[in-house]
Amino acid sequence: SIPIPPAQLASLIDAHPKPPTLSSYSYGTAGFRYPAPLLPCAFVRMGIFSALRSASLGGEEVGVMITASHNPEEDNGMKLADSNGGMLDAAWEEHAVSLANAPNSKEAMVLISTLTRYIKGKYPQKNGGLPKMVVHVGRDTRSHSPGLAKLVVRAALAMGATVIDHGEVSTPMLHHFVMHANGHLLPGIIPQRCNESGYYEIMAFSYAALLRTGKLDGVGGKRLANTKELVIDGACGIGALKIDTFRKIFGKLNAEGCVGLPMLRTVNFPGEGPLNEICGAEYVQKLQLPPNLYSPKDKLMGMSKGYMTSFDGDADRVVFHFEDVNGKFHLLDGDKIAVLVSSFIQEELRCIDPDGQAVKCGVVQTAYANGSSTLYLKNVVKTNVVVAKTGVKFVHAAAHHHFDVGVYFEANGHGTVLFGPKFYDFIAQADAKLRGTPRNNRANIALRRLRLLPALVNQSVGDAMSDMLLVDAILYLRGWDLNTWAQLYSDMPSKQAKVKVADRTVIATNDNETAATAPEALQKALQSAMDAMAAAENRSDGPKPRCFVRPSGTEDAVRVYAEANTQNGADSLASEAMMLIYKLCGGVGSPPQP
Ligand code: G16
Repeated sequence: SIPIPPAQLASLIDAHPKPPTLSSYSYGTAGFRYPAPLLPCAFVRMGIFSALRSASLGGEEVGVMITASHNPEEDNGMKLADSNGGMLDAAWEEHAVSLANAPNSKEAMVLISTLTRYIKGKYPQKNGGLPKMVVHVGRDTRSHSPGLAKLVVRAALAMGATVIDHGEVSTPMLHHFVMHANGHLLPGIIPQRCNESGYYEIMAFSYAALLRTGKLDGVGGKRLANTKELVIDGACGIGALKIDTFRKIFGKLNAEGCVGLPMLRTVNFPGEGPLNEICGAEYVQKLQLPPNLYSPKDKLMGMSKGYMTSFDGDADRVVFHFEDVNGKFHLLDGDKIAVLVSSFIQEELRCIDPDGQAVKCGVVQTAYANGSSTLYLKNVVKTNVVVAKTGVKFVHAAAHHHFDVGVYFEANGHGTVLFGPKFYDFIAQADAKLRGTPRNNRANIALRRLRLLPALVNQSVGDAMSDMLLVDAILYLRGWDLNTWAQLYSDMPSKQAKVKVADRTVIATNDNETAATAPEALQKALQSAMDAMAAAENRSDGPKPRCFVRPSGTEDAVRVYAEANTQNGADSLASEAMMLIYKLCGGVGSPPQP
């Protein structure tokens, strides 16, 4: 019942057997992620699966991104994009896992036939076959990514799918292509641009147009001397390569008289150093340290001190940072981005709708959000805050579910803004209401700004390049530098760490991962540690010391997060949590060092 000779598919599966050392593949926080040699089996099957997924959506186009994102160079993995550009639907994750884990080609073929029958029943075709299948494939710069991509392409082609191979792209570019390929899913306000040049142009032009609105209201529209050059740490990955196109477009825009554009400088290119190692968003955010600069010339020029961003290995995360006059490092993470972006959007909305009733705005955070950021969002930005489980697939869904304009940013810099139908209605109504009013009327300026956002923001998934431009535009419109932004509130001192255990699945958590539900004694012990720290700190105001633990969905480790009112407090709370995990959850190797 499948369109190609089953024997041919089966032999493709047989040629890439399950690795004997792996008990089963699991679908983690962001798809399959393992040391590269373990992946060929899963990749062949996922090539087949992605074709079936496209058919199961009646021929809508889907995507496969080959990347292990922030993980070390030796790992690889796959993120699957559904036709709306977002992460694979949860129900289909289960089918993906079953197919990846089928013990042999015979059982894999049974699963493939079952899915095929189901799809044919849902979308009967005149020729009795499957609906059209289109799979977009992209890959990061890892040395094993081309080989793994070939397996996906071969398997999808074997299923009879059309494959569009985009070569080396960032993860958010691939998601953008998929979202734009299914143009009928895009709201009318966003022009459909399903290729690489379209991706750059839609962002660069809406960014430049947003900058231009700064000159209309007499406030903002100011680029401070210390924001004229924006340095991008590419984590020795794909982001470093892709920024070059923005640099070229900016050059053209400059020549056409566009004002306010910063000069873009890139450091940490692929090949200059190991991917994500001592550089990039994961390192900078988790260790709260500036990135290493692999090029001696960049080091000599002190490129890591000024207005700077760090991307991760597949450019779907971004954090900002700078060194102040005293040489102190300051990190502006995803929480700070959420504050900046949500306050900007709410401010612009209020210029048109002073009561703030027409559109429901809010921010989705995870348990990693710094307590100070949550308080600031609730008390100063006066916005709604929801806490969801770690992982874009969860925060994205929550933003979509709860808000008309949902800003989500994980503290690690992964995030975006989602604009729902009510937002687009609001824009249309405001447009009608404000027609004929002066161009520089504040409400008119706000309308122009808001209308540009859905094109500048990559709504399919977090996007380092799009988020970087959005943040820079807001800073420019406000006439701010990173220091002004950093001063909005002070982060509670925090500490992140990881512990190796024999089996991280022994740890379970509640829905939003703020508390451990297994093993039984763990949460009680963590709570005692938090209570003891609160008593020692003895503060009646501000957030209380807090810590939580969760099994990583991308690495073989248990993650620990702790925050307190002093760095010592956060460090010792984290050490205590690490020791508890080691003792109660089967820690391996020598006990964790404080
Ligand atoms: C992935 C997800 C992120 C998530 C991170 C957490 O990041 O896309 O949404 O925050 O994993 O990983 P873990 O479960 O290990 O803590 P990335 O950038 O590696 O794709």
